[in-house]
Amino acid sequence: MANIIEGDQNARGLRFGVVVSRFNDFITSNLLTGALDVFSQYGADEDDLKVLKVPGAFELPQAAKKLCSTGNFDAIVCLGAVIRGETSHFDYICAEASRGVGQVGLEFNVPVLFGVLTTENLEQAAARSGSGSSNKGRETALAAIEMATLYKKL
Ligand code: INI
Repeated sequence: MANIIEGDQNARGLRFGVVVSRFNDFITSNLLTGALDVFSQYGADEDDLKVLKVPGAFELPQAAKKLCSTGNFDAIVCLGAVIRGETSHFDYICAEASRGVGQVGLEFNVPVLFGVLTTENLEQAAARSGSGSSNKGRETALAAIEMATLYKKL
């Protein structure tokens, strides 16, 4: 029988870093609230959560790398909102944010999660950052707990 290993939802004793961009703060602050709610709901201690604010989504991978290099985190969550209507360099920012976040995770062997909304307009971003279950910050924090607990079992 194959040995199947899965993460779980017990965040007790785990240390999480959250990097959140200030650009489109009215959206990203809701993502941050969602993520922090999930971490505390699933048992993480407030002292084990560190939040870094950066100017925009482009800077998320750089700050995530800095956190990873401390060796103090079981997973890092990156939160941002890039809205096409507001920028001609939408594609460049999305590409760098997603590529960079993925690269940092691979480089440090630490789960680095992509909680960045990339939407056509404000309405779509608002729909994915609400106070209910439809909140990308919540979703990403849950994925971070799953990945961190999975790695602990290896
Ligand atoms: N950053 C975002 O996070 N979202 C955006 O929609 C956005 N727009 O529209 O330009 C944005 N730009 C800033 C960028 O991420 C960097 O902070 C900036 O280019 C400095 O490096």
